[in-house]
Amino acid sequence: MDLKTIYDAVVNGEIEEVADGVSAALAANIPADKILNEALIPAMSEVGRLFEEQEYYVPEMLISAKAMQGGLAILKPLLAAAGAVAGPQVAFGTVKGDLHDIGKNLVIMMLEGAGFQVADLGVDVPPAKFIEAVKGGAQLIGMSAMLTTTMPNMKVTIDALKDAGVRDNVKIMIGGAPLTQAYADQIGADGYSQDASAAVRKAKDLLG
Ligand code: B1M
Repeated sequence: MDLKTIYDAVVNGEIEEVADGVSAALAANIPADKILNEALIPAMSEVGRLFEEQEYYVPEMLISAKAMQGGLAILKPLLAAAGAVAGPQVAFGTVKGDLHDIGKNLVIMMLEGAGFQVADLGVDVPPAKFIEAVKGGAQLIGMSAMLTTTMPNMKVTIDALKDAGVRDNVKIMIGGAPLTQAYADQIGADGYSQDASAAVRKAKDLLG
């Protein structure tokens, strides 16, 4: 199985072919992280480029995303080496107004693989849900945003945590394509990371 076949299947939105390709690649002993980093992620970047150039529209993007999610689901148990010792509690969600979840799911898998216990709050997560998670014992909050229009909801969430009196009980990490370290500093987050493996390092740093 060659990774280019999986890459092409994601770009073309061929859901079954992606799943079959990923399974065949694993059967051929290609490591899960190689399939992820050399086929699935670059394919999704290409989908983004095609969307930007108006060769793809939302339906095509959505079908490719579904195809990628199918591949990720197969890789998940391998990436997230099950049965890790119970580690720090993390609550992770895509902020209010934002429905993108592929990046979030990927970061969660990597955190779980590193032994964190992650509660997935889902997408379109209102501040109240993050507050509830902190009150329930989350030591780290992860917020993801993919739209310049939803990024400001990270600050709204941080302000809500302050108003609820729980801001100082938790570390806050943010990420997503439009974000930067400067933005994290500006809104008072504790850390920013640009991809899933950097997120694991940052989470470890933040929790000592
Ligand atoms: Co949307 N979309 N989308 N989309 N989409 C983008 C983000 C966009 C950049 C495309 C473009 O114009 N080039 C653009 C945003 C422009 C902007 O704001 N500047 C955009 C738009 C405009 C929209 C809509 C508004 C389109 C419309 O309806 N007209 C709409 C908004 C819906 C909403 O959220 N309310 C929309 C909808 C969709 C789909 C539903 C069709 C689909 C999402 C499906 C899904 O997620 N289940 C979709 C997709 C697939 C994309 C692109 C093509 C791919 C995103 C992705 O999954 N990337 C994207 C274009 C692009 O990124 N080039 C685009 C792969 C993923 C692995 O990467 O999410 O960046 P990423 O995650 C990375 C890092 O960012 C980081 O680690 C991850 C792994 O390495 N990371 C973190 C992420 N979160 C982190 C948190 C951390 C740490 C690291 O700590 C907490």
